[in-house]
Amino acid sequence: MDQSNRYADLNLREEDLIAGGRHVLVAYTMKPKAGYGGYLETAAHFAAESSTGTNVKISTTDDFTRGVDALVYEIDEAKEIMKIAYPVELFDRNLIDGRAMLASFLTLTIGNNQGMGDVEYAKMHDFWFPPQYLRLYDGPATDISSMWRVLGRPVVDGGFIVGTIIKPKLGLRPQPFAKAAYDFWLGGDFIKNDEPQGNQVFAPLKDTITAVADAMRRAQDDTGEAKLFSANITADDYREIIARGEFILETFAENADHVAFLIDGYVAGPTAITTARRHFPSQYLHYHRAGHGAVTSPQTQRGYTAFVLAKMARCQGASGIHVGTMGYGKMEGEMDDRIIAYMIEQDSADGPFYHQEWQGMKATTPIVSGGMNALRLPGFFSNLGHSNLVLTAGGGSYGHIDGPAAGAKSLRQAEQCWREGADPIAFARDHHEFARAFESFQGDADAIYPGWRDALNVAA
Ligand code: CAP
Ligand code: MG
Repeated sequence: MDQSNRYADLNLREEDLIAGGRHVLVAYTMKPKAGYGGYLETAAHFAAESSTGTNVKISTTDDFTRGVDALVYEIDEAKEIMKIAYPVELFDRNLIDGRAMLASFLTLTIGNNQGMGDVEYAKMHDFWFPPQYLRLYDGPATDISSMWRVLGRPVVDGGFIVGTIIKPKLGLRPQPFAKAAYDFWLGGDFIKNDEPQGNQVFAPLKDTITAVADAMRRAQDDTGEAKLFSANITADDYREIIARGEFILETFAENADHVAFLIDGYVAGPTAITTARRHFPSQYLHYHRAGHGAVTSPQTQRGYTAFVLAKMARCQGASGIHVGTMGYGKMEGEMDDRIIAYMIEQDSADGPFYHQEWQGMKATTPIVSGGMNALRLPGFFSNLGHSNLVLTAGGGSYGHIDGPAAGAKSLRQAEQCWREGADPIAFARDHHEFARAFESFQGDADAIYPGWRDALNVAA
């Protein structure tokens, strides 16, 4: 059934929709399945299933219903692009406070429409929230300035936070775990649980967190520097999330404001993020995106992109989210992914399809992680253009041949090398831990800095 006469209006102008402020705009790539309808017909069916319709005419539709139809307002069949305007009234609002919920945005814009028989594939690449809808999202309660404040740095442009992930990913019992933390904190600022670490039977959370809190106290005493820990409180049951968070804050006690809470936001979903955001608004909310590749990978033609994930995370209230390594680390990504960082940290930014004004919503910190080490950082920072971010390097710290504290120092020196515009090889001659990173990660050294051995007098 061709519904394009109802669910499409190609005369609508995007600038009018933006000026009107009554629609959420979404840009998708979409391909109709062969043997079904044409491009506009399929797009219109997609809009119907994503708003007020289904695949057949129904008797219960009235004039009001038609007034909140989602409308296809632009298509480019050659580029497989379609844009849909969703009236803001379609989106569910909390009973308790009238605010918006991401679950509703997802269930309409990227819900049933992901499995329609007449659609080969559809993937969300960008969205735009009008001011009256954007302000209904919580946004971050805290941002990186809360961490800079704890670290005793300027709360604006407080600079690079050197972090790691306790490795191995799993398998350490409480005391070895806490030792790994202490050893890194002798050189670094910030440690996170790895995304699966929680309350495994061989490392009960209450024992591990107690040992880590003690390690933080000792590392702070021994270095004279404040230290940060991002504790994983991910769980299916919101009560578990709250129980973990409350225990962790009680245990860190006088250092409770040194604690961020980690939520595996993709696998645990919007409810887990919002539980942490609303129950612990004083804690930095660290969004780990493990699993996102299932929908965001460039190999996936369905779902949504990493850019969309990060933009949604800021709306939900993530203080920081992993943004990938923009082609410089081990995970999928490319240099242009820097627009992900810009969109979540700036108050006015351009996405691939839409400009977004954030109206003063707190920024979400780009968290850079995934196969990073000191050698990869100068290029990374040159591409991004700044270092007001959190880096977590697991292998890049615990894989340093002189240990994690030296690994941390090598990361800090790498940022300094970039910031000073120094040649990394020349810089290495005067910075021991950075130089030793060349010997620690020889494959990267060969690939990024050919001839490094001779230049640094390192025997093969
Ligand atoms: C990195 C990491 C991070 C991923 C997340 C890991 O460890 O802890 O979870 O990088 O990816 O488990 O692989 P390494 P992203 O530093 O040892 O690679 O940040 O892209 O979401
Ligand atoms: Mg990890």
